[in-house]
Amino acid sequence: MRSGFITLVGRPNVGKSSLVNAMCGRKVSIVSDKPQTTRHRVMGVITRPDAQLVFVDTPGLHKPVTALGERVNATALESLADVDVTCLVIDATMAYGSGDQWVASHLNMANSIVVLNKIDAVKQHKLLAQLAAVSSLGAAEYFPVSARTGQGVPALLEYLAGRLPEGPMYFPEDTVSDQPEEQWVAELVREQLLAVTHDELPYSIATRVSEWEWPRIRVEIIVERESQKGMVIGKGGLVLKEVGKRARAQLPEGCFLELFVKVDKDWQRRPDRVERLGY
Ligand SMILES: Nc1nc2c(ncn2[C@@H]2O[C@H](COP(=O)(O)OP(=O)(O)O)[C@@H](O)[C@H]2O)c(=O)[nH]1
Ligand SMILES: [Mg+2]
Repeated sequence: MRSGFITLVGRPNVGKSSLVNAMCGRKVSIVSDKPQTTRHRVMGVITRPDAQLVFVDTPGLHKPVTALGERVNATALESLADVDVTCLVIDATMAYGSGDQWVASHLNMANSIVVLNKIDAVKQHKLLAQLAAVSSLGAAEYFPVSARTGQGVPALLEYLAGRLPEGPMYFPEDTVSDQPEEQWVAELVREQLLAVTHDELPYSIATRVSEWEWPRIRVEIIVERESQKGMVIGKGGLVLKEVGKRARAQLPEGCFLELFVKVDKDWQRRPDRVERLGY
């Protein structure tokens, strides 16, 4: 039996969470088209007869400007300790550059793998140029993949399983994620808020379960300013209704989701609030 931890790091929005979901074959981490969606370290687990692979999804590494940004960056960097394999994920559709190199500077590249993601969205000649550019990183291996179509994912999985050392099962066989149920529900609500809201609002939103009495779950949506409350609720409560509908569709049937919006002034810039919200 081989087993171990495989950490995915990279700039925000390169598709780390999508890739963890693609490799696990189910959704364990929320995804959005807004940068800095992932705030917690989330683990996805696959157990096969020959190996247990534990994928560690991390927040994107970026130059932090708020207390929240600092916290999530630290979370990503802490995740690099004690891992068996590190995958540096790079977005094939974006110019390779200083952001990726800055992330790479935190890694032992000779021991890391570069995963070039989103190859479904680039033309062949561009992909070859991207591969040539990233090859200067001196990684152990390079894998072009698409988390969206699954292209290249099986080959990556096989390689990763082979790289893991012999070891025990770290999780029971039926574990798919280390995320507590309450956090998962709060994250699903935040994911849908990210999908329906715009501009700077996503960064200002936090969610947390404040009451859990199955089938009734109460989720608080925390924003930073009074003016944002209206944006989250929407005209006649339409935005909030839509968010509730989409989140409920991903929860067991019969679940009754209550959403409340609260203002916690500038929480994102206040270390004590960031911590209280569990980041
Ligand atoms: N075209 C394409 N888009 C992708 C792929 N993987 C992720 N995305 C998109 O990239 C955005 C960021 O994805 P996410 O997994 O949240 O990135 P993260 O911030 O690195 O975790 C989302 O809009 C995804 O749908 C891919 O393989 N192909
Ligand atoms: Mg993510």
